[in-house]
Amino acid sequence: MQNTLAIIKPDGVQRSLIGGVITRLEKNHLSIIAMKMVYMTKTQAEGFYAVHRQRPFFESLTNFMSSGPCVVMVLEGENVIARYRELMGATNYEEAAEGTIRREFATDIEKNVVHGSDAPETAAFEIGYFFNRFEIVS
Ligand code: IDP
Ligand code: MG
Repeated sequence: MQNTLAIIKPDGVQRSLIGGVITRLEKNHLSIIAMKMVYMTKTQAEGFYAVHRQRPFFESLTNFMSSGPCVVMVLEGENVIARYRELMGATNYEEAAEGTIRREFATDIEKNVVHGSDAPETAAFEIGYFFNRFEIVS
């Protein structure tokens, strides 16, 4: 069993895609074991994306992620990190496979609707960033 952090980013919430994303999670048997809405400050978004601090898109990305509420979730399942990343599709929606969340919903390389952890270590950091253990139903 593995856990991962999923986020419906501010563009997804604003464009009423919460239901569409969650439907895809459920159809693909990715169990939601924690969920809430958060409205990050710029500083909180910078902390979340600290690994990208040197990237040219860091400033714009953290402005975007603190521009409105997000839905943050913990998903549980066998190999869920890779399975959820496959369901999300490539970072750039134009390169994302048919049927993926980003291919279906994203409009922009930055405003790409969803986030997913990329490895067990980043999943542990990212889950701990938003949830304490009493908020996770396992
Ligand atoms: P990922 O979300 O698919 O794991 P990362 O490389 O970790 O992609 O980048 C984090 C986020 O930063 C992306 O989801 C996207 O919102 C944004 N991003 C990544 N690459 C670019 C870019 O080249 N231009 C603008 N934004 C980008
Ligand atoms: Mg990433």
